Amino acid sequence: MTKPLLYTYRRCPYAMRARMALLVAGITFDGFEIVLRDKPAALLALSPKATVPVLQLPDGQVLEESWEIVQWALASQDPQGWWSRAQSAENLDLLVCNDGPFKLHLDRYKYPERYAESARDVHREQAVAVLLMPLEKRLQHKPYLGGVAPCATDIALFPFVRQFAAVEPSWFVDQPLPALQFWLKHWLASPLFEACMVKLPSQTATPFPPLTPAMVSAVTQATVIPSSPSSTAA
Ligand SMILES: N[C@@H](CCC(=O)N[C@@H](CS)C(=O)NCC(=O)O)C(=O)O
Repeated sequence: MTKPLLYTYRRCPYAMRARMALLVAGITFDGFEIVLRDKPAALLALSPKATVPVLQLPDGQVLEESWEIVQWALASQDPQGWWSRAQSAENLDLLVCNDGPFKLHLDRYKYPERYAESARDVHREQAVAVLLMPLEKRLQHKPYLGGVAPCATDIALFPFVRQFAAVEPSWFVDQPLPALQFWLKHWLASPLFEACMVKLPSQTATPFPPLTPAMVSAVTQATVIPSSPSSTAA
């Protein structure tokens, strides 16, 4: 094995953050799109907890957590400081909140049938209170969680906010979250997201298409501040 191999699942938000980090760092890797109900034996052997993403490195190291993969990717190449700007106490708290309470409420809001005991609207409200409102406040002052430029926290949280917004799109756009809606729209339209959502054949290792030169320059130019109506970036 000469390249890292990423076990992934296209619609998994944790896998999206890992794929975006590998792409933005310019790492050449293979992707293995799994079928959740038929996980490959090779993945189970590498990582008995059997979640994706999992990154197998040529030196035998196995990274089993999405944030570890983001860290590893950006440790190899990070000219714009995406990793260091994600290490502020505020951004680390946002990550913990996203992967903890927000994800819990998101799952109960998105899949109410799986959680018979819980009230869907209460979880929608809680998800807004624990993460989306704090994000709105942050993004009213700066266009990215990285400040005037993106950082790893932006790509780590965006796939989850996307999932939340997609449950009831017309409800979401009516909420008083203009800066968050603007940020979400920006990431949905970004070449980095487009590149990370490429469709791979399933159950086989395939070279993951890298960012094209045009995409690289668009991602690099992401340091240009988008003009959100409520953004007062310094
Ligand atoms: N803490 C893990 C969570 C990963 C995770 O839960 N991934 C889901 C897919 S979105 C998964 O693989 N679930 C296993 C399953 O559904 O069988 C990470 O950050 O990588």
